[in-house]
Amino acid sequence: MKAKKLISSILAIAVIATSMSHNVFAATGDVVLEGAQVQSKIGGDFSVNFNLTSVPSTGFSGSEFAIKYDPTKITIESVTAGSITNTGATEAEVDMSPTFNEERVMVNGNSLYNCFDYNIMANDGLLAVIWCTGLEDSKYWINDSGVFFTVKGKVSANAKVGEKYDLEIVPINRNTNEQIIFGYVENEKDSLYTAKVTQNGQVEVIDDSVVTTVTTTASETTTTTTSETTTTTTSGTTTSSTTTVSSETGKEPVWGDMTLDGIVRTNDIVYMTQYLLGDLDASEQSLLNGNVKYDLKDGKNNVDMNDLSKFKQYFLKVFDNFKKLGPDTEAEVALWKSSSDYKKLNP
Ligand SMILES: [Ca+2]
Ligand SMILES: [Ca+2]
Repeated sequence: MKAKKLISSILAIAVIATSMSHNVFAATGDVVLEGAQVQSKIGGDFSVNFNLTSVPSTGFSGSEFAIKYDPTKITIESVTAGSITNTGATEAEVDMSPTFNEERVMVNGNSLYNCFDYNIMANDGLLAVIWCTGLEDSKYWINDSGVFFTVKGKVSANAKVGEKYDLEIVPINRNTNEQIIFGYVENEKDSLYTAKVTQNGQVEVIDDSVVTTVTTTASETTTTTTSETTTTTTSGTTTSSTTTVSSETGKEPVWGDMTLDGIVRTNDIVYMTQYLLGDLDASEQSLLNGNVKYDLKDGKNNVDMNDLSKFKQYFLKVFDNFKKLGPDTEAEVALWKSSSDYKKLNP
């Protein structure tokens, strides 16, 4: 903790020096991502590991990014969390708040709560992945290098021998996010690492009469590969003014932005989970923004598991069940318009 405090003060100075907006801190260090490059044949199975080859010792409590692929050439059938995600966070959260398992919050169809969640958008050729815990004790955060998750799938019949199909590591694009996120929330402040992709995942289609087995896995690849380094994100530079103004609903807050930095990203899920676990007292503005499944309890913004569920769906781009964060159904919009928060924003 001492080290973190020291880093925070150094960063505070750096932040002032670079006049970064909002209360987002650039955490020191890079998280380095590497996809495995494997071979398979037409109609064959493949298994690609996505590894974190460098994780700062403080670790991270929230992460989100996506894997982009050509769905006409390969299909993704399953996604499995890797060993470094076994921090005990899921179990500890459920211990603290058993309703996490009783109320459905998972997007991937697994009925039990897990810090790891994903969504395969087969038509778009996109796999979105998040891992986040609301526990403030960093012993539950991910701070190891190793397999983050494994993607299994099949090479399509219309793939071509000799071609290579990328599983490209990209941000989950939403209105307010253009970054691959690794970060944590401490003392109610966002801290983000810089994410670096050294190698995308790849499936090379081979003629099965020549070679049959899968080759390199990322964990076996050592330090010699320096090609194709893509720096994918820089911290904290994204700014946006996302106050939605629509003729139908009037002025609205930045739904989802519980950390009050104007941007909606994984750290807001971390913050919401922290709140649900009783780890922090959120401000009234934060609770309003976090009331993404809009309802009131005793006249106040009610942030509960329904909000977490909808929030995760939003992050993983499951858009079918709702139109937007915040008041969505007719009843919710009516409730929102009669609220004191609405009247403050729309005098
Ligand atoms: Ca935020
Ligand atoms: Ca709610």
